[in-house]
Amino acid sequence: MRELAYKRILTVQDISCLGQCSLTVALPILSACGHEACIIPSAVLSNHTAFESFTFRDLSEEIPAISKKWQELKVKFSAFYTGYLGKAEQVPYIKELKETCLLSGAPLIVDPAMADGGKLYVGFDAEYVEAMKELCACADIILPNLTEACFLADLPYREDFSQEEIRQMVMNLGARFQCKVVLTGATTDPDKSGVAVLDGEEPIFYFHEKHSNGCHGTGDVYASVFAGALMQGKSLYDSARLAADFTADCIGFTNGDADHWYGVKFEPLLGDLIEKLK
Ligand code: PXL
Repeated sequence: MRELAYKRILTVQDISCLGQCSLTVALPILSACGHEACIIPSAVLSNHTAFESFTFRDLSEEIPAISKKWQELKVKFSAFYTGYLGKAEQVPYIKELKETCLLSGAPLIVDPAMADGGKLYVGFDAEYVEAMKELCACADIILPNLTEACFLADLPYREDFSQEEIRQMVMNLGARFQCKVVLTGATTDPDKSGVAVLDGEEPIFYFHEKHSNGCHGTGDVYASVFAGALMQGKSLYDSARLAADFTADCIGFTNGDADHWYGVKFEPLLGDLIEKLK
């Protein structure tokens, strides 16, 4: 059997106790990718914010305390992946963790999880968008969906961007934040899903089958598989493609279950992911 890489990855995002998103998705997926997953919960919610109501406990003040302890323990990570933070105040703490807890050359992967379908998630505002821009400026790789890309690029969201407009948006984000970009939802064909990957001079597009309905939490499945595959030594493009195919399979498996509108049924497909990574 090929020897798999075993990396220690830090991820900071919320615990939504119900709702199949953020840490309840990232932990099993990073483990399935064969990595040690370490976490800092950014907040604890009863359920994610697409439900009609939710509880929210901000854990911002834990971050500098944990960071200080880890500096004493001299703990270091091979990669750092951030998702939904909840509070703009956390960005300076994330920057400090990047400076103090990453091995030299380890990537900061930022999923600027703040919006979808043309709208910011409940509770977020222009100040949060500015904080995400500041965070993206420290990232090595950013993983926005099309809505987040529009907010980050100060462009009005539309559903009918041409491939050329998406190409320009990706180039603009790469130049603005000086990072690599993986833009999901980069499609002009209603029957296809697309990803635009900027890892050099020009974005490369990958198109794949689209299932009739999207579902909530797909961005978190995507980002976790992407981070896990990248840390297995796959190229940026191959990681983006593998994450796109796995996410599409999970959406296909979830579609048709109206009771499961709130999340993606990814668990029964983890075995396939493990096989694909071998
Ligand atoms: O999947 C993104 C996400 C993560 N965490 C929380 C959310 C959402 C999207 O709505 O509300 C708490």
